[in-house]
Amino acid sequence: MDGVPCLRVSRCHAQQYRRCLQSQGALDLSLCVVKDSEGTVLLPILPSCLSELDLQSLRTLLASDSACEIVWIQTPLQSKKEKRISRGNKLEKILQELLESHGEKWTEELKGDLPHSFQRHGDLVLLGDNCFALPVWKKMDNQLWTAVARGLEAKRLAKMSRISRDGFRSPEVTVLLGEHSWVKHVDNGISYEFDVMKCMFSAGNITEKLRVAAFDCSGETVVDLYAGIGYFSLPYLVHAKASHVHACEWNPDAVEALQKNLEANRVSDRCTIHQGDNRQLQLCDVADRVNLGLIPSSEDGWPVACRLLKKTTGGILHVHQNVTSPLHNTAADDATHRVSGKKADREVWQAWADDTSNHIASLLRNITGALWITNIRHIEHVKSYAPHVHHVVLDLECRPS
Ligand SMILES: C[S@@+](CC[C@H](N)C(=O)[O-])C[C@H]1O[C@@H](n2cnc3c(N)ncnc32)[C@H](O)[C@@H]1O
Ligand SMILES: *C1O[C@H](CO)[C@@H](O)[C@H](O)[C@H]1NC(C)=O
Ligand SMILES: *[C@@H]1O[C@H](CO)[C@@H](O)[C@H](O)[C@H]1NC(C)=O
Ligand SMILES: *[C@@H]1O[C@H](CO)[C@@H](O)[C@H](O)[C@H]1NC(C)=O
Repeated sequence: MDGVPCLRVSRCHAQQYRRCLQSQGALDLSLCVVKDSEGTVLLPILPSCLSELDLQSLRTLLASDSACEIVWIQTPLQSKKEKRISRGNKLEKILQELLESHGEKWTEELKGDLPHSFQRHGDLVLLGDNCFALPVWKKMDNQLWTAVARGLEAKRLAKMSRISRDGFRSPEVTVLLGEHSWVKHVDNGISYEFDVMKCMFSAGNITEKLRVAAFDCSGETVVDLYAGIGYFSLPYLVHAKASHVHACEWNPDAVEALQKNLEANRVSDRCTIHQGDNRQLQLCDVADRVNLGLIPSSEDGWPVACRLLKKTTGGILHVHQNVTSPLHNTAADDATHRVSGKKADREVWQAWADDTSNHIASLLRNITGALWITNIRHIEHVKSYAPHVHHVVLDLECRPS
């Protein structure tokens, strides 16, 4: 019989059976557990263990009188981990063949020159800059990129060097295979399109995007000082229901993508794009909320953010910062050290937040000539950059007193 043997069990006993099979070494961990339409669960069994499987005693063991039978399925699902491994192997196999067809030998050095990580944007794979550096690849010409695309199951290929320091944060990207470099991402019901050659997309900030999406900003005017392609402006408009968003951005390519994305998500009527340097922005006294999403620091944007807040009612600033904790003497990597390391990090974030809060209160006072109270509402941890560098967001409530 073809296919993969599975134990079909009722959903309520699936976990018990799974554990039991796993402890007997009979569960095929390379395949996914599948829920079928009849309310039962299929647990993939290693064919070699099938003959030793004693269904009767399994049933007795789990005191279950519900369904428990062997079925065969034709199209099992590979587990995610297994998929990654087989993709990696596929690439390796294809490249090995290509090299050998050019009379070259497959070596460990070549293996080490394969991409270890990459970003997938739909059918485009964006490779990092630390791969395919060895001269031998040059001999393969375009054949190489067609083979890599096949190995990674992509249609288009591009390669990244580092994010440039031109202030636009544009990645330096070269297209290796394919006609164009526009890609589309859909996350949390919002679609983002952009040109990977000209703008960056930070999938890493997903937790912050989800947090923003959960805000209730109905009736509010929000200013997004570093809008990019709309990473935060869009969740403010689509999910948080902001009445209006002013989106500032100085990179014309990002502005082009932002415009498209506002239209694609049908929110352009509630957004004004201010193209140019936000420090020159003429707008003031309009905002209930200002988003300052720039790392390593958004400090250049603090004065304009203060001018933007409504003078009579104030509002909330979301201040992003890359905060670096001093290195402690952690020769040992034991659990106690790690815990105290975390605590030390939090203290550093708190200290940074206190400083920022005082600094902004002072700015507000200088700008408006009135006294303001600033209040730390929350410090959100977005991401860690080892070692001891953390991207955090401070929610700072600012009210005239
Ligand atoms: C980090 S990126 C996009 C940030 C986005 N919030 C994210 O999650 O990735 C910051 C954006 O701010 C823009 N930018 C930086 N400084 C600016 C300034 N002074 N005025 C206007 N835009 C600026 C850059 O062009 C870039 O698109
Ligand atoms: C979001 O994270 C990326 C790295 O994943 C970073 O480069 C980018 O600047 C971050 N955006 C903000 C708001 O700081
Ligand atoms: C965060 O800041 C540290 C130190 O200032 C820097 O080395 C690192 O590159 C920064 N990371 C990002 C993504 O800005
Ligand atoms: C506010 O003005 C005072 C007096 O001119 C100055 O000392 C202080 O540095 C200013 N605050 C900020 C944050 O610029």
